[in-house]
Amino acid sequence: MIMKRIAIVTGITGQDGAYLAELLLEKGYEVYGTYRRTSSVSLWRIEELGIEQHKNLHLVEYDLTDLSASIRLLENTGANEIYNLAAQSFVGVSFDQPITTAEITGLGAVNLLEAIRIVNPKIRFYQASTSEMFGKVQSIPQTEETPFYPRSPYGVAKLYAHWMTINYRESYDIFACSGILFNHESPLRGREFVTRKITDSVAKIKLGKLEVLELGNLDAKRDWGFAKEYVEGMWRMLQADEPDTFVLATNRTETVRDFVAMSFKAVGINLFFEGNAEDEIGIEQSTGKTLVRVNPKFYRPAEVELLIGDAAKAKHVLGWTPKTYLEELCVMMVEADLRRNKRGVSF
Ligand code: NDP
Ligand code: GDR
Repeated sequence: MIMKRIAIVTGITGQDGAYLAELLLEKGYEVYGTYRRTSSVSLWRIEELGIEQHKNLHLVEYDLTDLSASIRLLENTGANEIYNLAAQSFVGVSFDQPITTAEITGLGAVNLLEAIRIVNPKIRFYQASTSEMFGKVQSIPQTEETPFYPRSPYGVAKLYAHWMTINYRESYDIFACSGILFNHESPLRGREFVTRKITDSVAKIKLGKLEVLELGNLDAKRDWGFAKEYVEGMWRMLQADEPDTFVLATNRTETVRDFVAMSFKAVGINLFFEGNAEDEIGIEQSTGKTLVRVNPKFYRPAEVELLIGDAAKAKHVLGWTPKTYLEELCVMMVEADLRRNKRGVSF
C-alpha cells in the first residue's frame, strides 16, 4: 500500500514556506501550512505563487511557542514529515528582542520535537538551521565540521535548536535533520533583509519614487543563493536513507556593496563608491548624483563579516547543487520589484 504523503510546513507565510509548499504540492503531498493569528495575516507570497486555492493546501493557525498546539497539530494532521521553517528570523531584531527570539527560534523547535516524541516518533523532522551559527568564522569555507561561534541572539537561539535536533536524533532515534543553509534570496524575500531592501529601493529610484538608498555595513560578505533551489535541498534531506546535518551554499561570497552595484547595473545605472565606513557614498557615474548612503543606524552590535559555505556533502549524499548565479538572481529580484512598483503594490 502506498502511504499518503502529508507534510506540515511551519511558517508558510514566509519566503521558504511558500516555495516549499509549492514544491510539495507539485510532488503530490497534502500540505498543512501554518500561519500565526495576527490582526492582518498576509498571504501575498502563496498568492504570488498561485497556490493559495490549491485543493491539497490547508492553512492552519498555529504558534510555535505553544507545546499543546504543537501536539494537536501533529495529531490532527497525521503528518509524516514536518519542516520547521517558522522563526523570528531577522538578525537585527534579535538584538532588540533576544527573549522573544529565544522562545520562538530556539525553544519553538523543541516544542515540535517533543510533540513528535509524544505523538509519533516516526515523523521525519527538518530544522531550518543557519550559517549565522558560524558567526565569527573559525575556518573558510564553512562545512558541517566547522566550529560554531554565533554573533547574535538569533544565531545563539538557532544553535540551541540545531543541537536539540541532533540530541533528539541520537536520544530517541527520531529522523531529525538539520539544514545549515546559507543566505538564500528571491523575489519573495522580506524587505527587511538586505538584498530585497536593495532591489526594491533600486526599482523605486529608477522609477523616481525614492532619492537615496540608506544601508548599514557595506563590507559584510555573504554567500547568496536562490531560495527555490534551497527548499528542494530541504526535501531531499528528509528523503535520505539516514537523518543527518547538511550545509547548503553556493561556495561564492560577495559584499553588500557588490550586490548594490549589481542591482543598479540591472536597471542601467553604473555606480562608483567614495569615502570610508560611515562616510561612504555610492554615486551615479553619468550624473554625479548620490544614490547610496551609509546610515549607522543599520549597523549591528556585533557583525558576521564573512560567510562562504561548502556544500560538497549535500552534493555527494543528496545530489543537490545550486544552479542560479547571483547575477541572474539579482536581475530576477530587480525585475520583480520594478513590476510591483509600477503596479503600485508594495509587499
Ligand atoms: P521568513 O522570516 O520569511 O519567515 C518566517 C516565518 O516564521 C513566517 O511565516 C512567520 O510568520 C513565522 N513565524 C514567526 N514567528 C512564529 C511563531 N511564533 N509561530 C509560528 N510561526 C512563526 O523566513 P525565511 O522564509 O527566509 O526562512 C525560513 C527559515 O529558515 C527561518 O527559520 C529562518 O530563520 C531560516 N533560515 C533562513 C535563511 C535565509 O537566507 N532565508 C538561511 C538560513 C536559515 P509571520 O508571517 O506571522 O511573521
Ligand atoms: P542576515 O541577512 O543577517 O545574513 O540573515 P540580512 O540580509 O539582514 O543582512 C545581511 C548583511 O547585510 C548587512 N546590511 C544590512 N542588512 C539589513 N537587513 N539592512 C540593511 O540596511 C543593511 N546594511 C547592511 C547586515 O549587517 C548583514 O551583514 C539572513 C536571515 O535570513 C537569517 O534568518 C538567516 O539565518 C541568514 O540570512 C543566513
